[in-house]
Amino acid sequence: MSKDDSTNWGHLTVETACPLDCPDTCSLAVSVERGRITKIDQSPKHDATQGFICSKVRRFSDRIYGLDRLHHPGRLKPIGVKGQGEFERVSWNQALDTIAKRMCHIRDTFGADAILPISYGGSNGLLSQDTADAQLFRKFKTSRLARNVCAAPTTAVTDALYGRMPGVAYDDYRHARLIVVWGANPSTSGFHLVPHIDAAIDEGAALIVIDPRRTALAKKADIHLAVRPGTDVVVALAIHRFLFENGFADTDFLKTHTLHSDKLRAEADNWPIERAAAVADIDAELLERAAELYAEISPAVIRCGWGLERNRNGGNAALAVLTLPAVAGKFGVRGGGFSMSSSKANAFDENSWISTDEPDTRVVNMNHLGRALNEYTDPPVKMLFVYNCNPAVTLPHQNLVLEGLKRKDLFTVVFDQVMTDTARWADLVLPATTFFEHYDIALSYGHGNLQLVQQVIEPIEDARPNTDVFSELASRLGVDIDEFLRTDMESVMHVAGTLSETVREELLTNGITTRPKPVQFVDVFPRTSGKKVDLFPQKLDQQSLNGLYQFRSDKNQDRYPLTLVSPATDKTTNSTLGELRPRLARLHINPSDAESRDLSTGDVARIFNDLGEIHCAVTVNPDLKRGVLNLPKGLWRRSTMNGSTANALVSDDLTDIGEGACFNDTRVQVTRIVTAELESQNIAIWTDAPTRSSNEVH
Ligand SMILES: Nc1nc2c(c(=O)[nH]1)N[C@H]1C(S)=C(S)[C@@H](COP(=O)(O)OP(=O)(O)OC[C@H]3O[C@@H](n4cnc5c(=O)[nH]c(N)nc54)[C@H](O)[C@@H]3O)O[C@H]1N2
Ligand SMILES: Nc1nc2c(c(=O)[nH]1)N[C@H]1C(S)=C(S)[C@@H](COP(=O)(O)OP(=O)(O)OC[C@H]3O[C@@H](n4cnc5c(=O)[nH]c(N)nc54)[C@H](O)[C@@H]3O)O[C@H]1N2
Ligand SMILES: [Mo]
Repeated sequence: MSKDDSTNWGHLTVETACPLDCPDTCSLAVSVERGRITKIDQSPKHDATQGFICSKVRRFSDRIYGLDRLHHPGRLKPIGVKGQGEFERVSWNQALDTIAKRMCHIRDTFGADAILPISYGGSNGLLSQDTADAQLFRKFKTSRLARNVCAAPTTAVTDALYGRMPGVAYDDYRHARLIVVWGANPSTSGFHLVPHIDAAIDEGAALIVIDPRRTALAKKADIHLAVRPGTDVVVALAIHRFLFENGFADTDFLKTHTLHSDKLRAEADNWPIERAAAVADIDAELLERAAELYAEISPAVIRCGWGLERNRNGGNAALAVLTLPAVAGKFGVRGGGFSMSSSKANAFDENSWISTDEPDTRVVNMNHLGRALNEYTDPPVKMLFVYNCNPAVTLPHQNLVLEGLKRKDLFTVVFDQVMTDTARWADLVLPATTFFEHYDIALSYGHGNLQLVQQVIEPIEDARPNTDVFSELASRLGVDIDEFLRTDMESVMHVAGTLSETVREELLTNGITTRPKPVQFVDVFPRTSGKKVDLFPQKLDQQSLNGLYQFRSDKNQDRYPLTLVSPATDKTTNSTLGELRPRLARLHINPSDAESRDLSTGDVARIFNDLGEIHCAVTVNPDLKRGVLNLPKGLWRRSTMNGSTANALVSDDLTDIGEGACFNDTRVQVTRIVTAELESQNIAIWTDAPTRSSNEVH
């Protein structure tokens, strides 16, 4: 379908794909009437979709046509206060002229690295970042961003161990006789895996879930190890030790395919089952039973998630978990091995299409945005250009980030689809298209296929795709952008052109490529030197803060006895769609932690540590491990009573390997501030949380 055809009138169904940040990337069939989306449903084109899509995307038109949608560029009103979302409408020309002028002024006064572009996945389409934007910022020599908020430790570890070896395909979980779901919650964060797990269980497969929460899958599991967050490394090492000690290590495999198993064994020796179980606060017998099942049953697959990486030991946890299939010899059969992210497993090199090299400018780790805005001096950050990201709510040390955004001498541009919590702090807001309004390519990091994201409707009001906006800004700055990266459509065609002929044909003709279902160590091998798995990679050892396979205990445990985790829920994708959640969020707490604090469901509590506090109602929930609290990620500031999300309590400490975020390493205390009874009488409780703003920019 072309951009200028008959979308404005009549009824039609357009096939596209959902590129949102989820492993599933569903095929969609979208009904359009008179240029307006009337229904979003699954398309049978993609058999992984299995006839259903999530309720979030089904309701995505509530975002497209919703009250929070940004319709026009806007600038902070002359008497406007930052943070209040008070904007007046300007034209695209005015907006881009202002930005270009400001960028030149900053470059000439402070140096171009006083400009910090900050972006992450956005809609997570392959081309809504690292096309024109990357070329512009590289050529202008702004500060660079280390995009480490997610998957940095697990990516560093999988790359070092296995290169870009694709994982076990979801369909192949049916062939597994043992499934280990470790630090992942597919029931919310990639739920098309669940039917395959169910099918395997129906055929007699055993299920082990390792998670501090009794998730939906944990309830079905044969063994649930409710580990203390941050202790997975020792749990996995105890299983390694069990394998080595009891003759279950696959010596042939280790000899042929791996290096340095002796070094791994020496580290594992430090962790007998009882010692690991005590540190992880789990039953030693249960851990031993899990080790036995893993030793004895094949095919066995580990679904390794991202929940286990988000703590001080996250890199070593991923390392100890992902080396298990090598030591136990679980590869070489369908349904055996591991799945992590498959995004790197494709035949082409991501980002190879940015023809401009990275400049040698300052690198800012996005987990340190608060520090960068408040503390960096050489030069200070004078312009923040936010797109594809909502840092005011999603990044660690929220209060420091907000403190930075308050700075009067910081010029903040926010380019987004809706008036996010970050956009409210902007000097200039720019309206972006959603994935129904532009072309893109969706690359699944679950099943690994590519799909065409088709434009379904015309952009709403003045919304524009990233490619077009960055190309136009570049031309105002006298920066050359490759012709083939100047629009969404051209970028898609260009990147398609870099694919092998067969894959390109499939993508452009069918809209989807064939889903790979390789057997690890039969069809695919580590893309490492000599195809070997180095179980003690020197590169990681040098990077690691305290060596490999090491556990660091938590120094804050005495002052703040509870650990707050903030995993994904089925209500939002990160903070995307959070605007459609009017109900206030609830903190979940285990009954015994609640009782000792005299807390009941419905009471309002203060959750706090040295970094900040959150006020919200609690729900007493026996599915949480004792000592662990849960407040989901993806909340908007209006979702709690005082405008703080979980990140107000998350420190900006980095993981042991990969410099990732420690979201689940958050030590806190909780006290009651209002009882459920008073709360139900509508006693006025303070609220700093922003409410929806309404002004002409929308
Ligand atoms: N609906 C929906 N889907 C999503 C997302 C979303 O926000 N919403 N986000 C997407 C993105 S960006 C990502 S990265 C993935 C993440 O998806 P997942 O890999 O599922 O990661 P999380 O949701 O962070 O956490 C998964 C589980 O880890 C547990 N956990 C927390 N700390 C620990 C620990 O120390 N050890 C162990 N063993 N478990 C722990 C949590 O209780 C949780 O149940 O999901 C993607 N899919
Ligand atoms: N406490 C806690 N915090 C977390 C996590 C956690 O586990 N706990 N998880 C972390 C993880 S895994 C991740 S991945 C990060 C994600 O954090 P972010 O990268 O901030 O993700 P989103 O909140 O979804 O913000 C993406 C924004 O991009 C906008 N957008 C979408 N498409 C486009 C586009 O084409 N153009 C433009 N200009 N904008 C677009 C969306 O409207 C949305 O506002 O959050 C992290 N934050
Ligand atoms: Mo993520």
